[in-house]
Amino acid sequence: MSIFSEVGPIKYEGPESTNDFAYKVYDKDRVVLGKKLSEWLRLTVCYWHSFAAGGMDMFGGDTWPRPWKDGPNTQEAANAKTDAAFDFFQRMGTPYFAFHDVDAMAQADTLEEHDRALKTIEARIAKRMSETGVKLLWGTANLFGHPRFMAGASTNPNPEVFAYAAAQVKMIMETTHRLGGENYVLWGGREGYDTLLNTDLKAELAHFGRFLNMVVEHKHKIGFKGTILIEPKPFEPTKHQYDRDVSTVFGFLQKNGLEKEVKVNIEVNHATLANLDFEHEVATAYALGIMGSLDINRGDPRSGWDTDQFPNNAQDLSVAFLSILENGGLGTGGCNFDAKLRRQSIDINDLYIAHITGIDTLARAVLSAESVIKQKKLATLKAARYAGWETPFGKEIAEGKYTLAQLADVAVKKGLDPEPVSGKQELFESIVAQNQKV
Ligand code: XUL
Ligand code: CO
Repeated sequence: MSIFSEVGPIKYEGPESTNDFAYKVYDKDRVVLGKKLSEWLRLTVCYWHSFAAGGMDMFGGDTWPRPWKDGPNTQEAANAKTDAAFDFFQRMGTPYFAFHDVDAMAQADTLEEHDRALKTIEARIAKRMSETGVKLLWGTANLFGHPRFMAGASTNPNPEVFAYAAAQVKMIMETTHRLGGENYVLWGGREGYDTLLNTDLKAELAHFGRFLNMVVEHKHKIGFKGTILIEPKPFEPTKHQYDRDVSTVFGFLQKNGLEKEVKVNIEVNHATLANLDFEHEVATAYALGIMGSLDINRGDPRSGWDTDQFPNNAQDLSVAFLSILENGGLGTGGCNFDAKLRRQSIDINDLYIAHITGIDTLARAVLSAESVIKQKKLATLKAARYAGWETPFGKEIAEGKYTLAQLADVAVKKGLDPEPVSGKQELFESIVAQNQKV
């Protein structure tokens, strides 16, 4: 028995169901464009918001009932948390989880203790994984919570902090590997600055590059076959994070020769904070060949904070899912609910409702995208818009047949005077709107 045991396994009951504890849209075996919904989404529950956190904010302490947080973070408490988490995963029917080292393990005050406590909880997690069949989407190190990391981890002015971070990453990457994790994530929690005045930006970027090279080298050394992912975010907690968005990360990877080794974990609300659309980040990652995984949540349109709310509006996500379906899916990635309950949501059932609605929202987005693709209208209109590039003249330009001067010559000789054509934005938008699945 755990605090989550009151609710029975969540089942698909269809759109007519009025049961709060049932999926209305997420029918995991439903086949969409040749793949099951469960295979498109690879649903993941995160450890940190749902089990390690307690609802505290800047103005007040924990509010959520999480019995393992009532006292110190002992091994017993860590064990109870693990058991409750796996009970929840199993009842939700979600196939994956994701965690930071410190989310799961008991308190450790030295690196030696850290190693021991991590291995102890790893053994329990491994047992629960084999009992339940729940798999690990990704592991990561928390390199931002402890005061030693207040000026960054790999970008810290002090190389001893860099070394400490290296030790922590080595340990959790090996744990992730032993647990069969499918990815390893690096979110640059404090890899950035609060003021440029005290910051050697050039040196910090070089150290960050060195760190990432070491991570990739170790991945190959231990034979980890998962994908290394960087999670972009523009700011918060620092004023400026070096991994501000997908394009910036790509430039950083290229500079360090790692664009074939590392991909991105795109978070919905991190895109919003960067003043970008989520679908822009997804499309950019596919275009650059670095699409990895997704952290699913939403922000509040007015607060400008990283509110990490559960999603409930499928249309917000359906354009991104159009890209995902057109590109064949997420590979080793998945949809991780990096989302948390509101502080007043203190009923245990609130965690179920939040995830169920989030999952149905993702399923609706996939079904809307499927409907747009099957209708073929959008793809046809888009192809027509670019049809000129399929003509011999278009192909010659794209393939580099002309220099600038030669092309200028051709343009003058042909007396080119191309007619403007409508971009049909409203028509494209109406196709997406009309294909929403309610
Ligand atoms: C913070 C955030 C993290 C990462 C993992 O904004 O998204 O939880 O996903 O470190
Ligand atoms: Co995240």
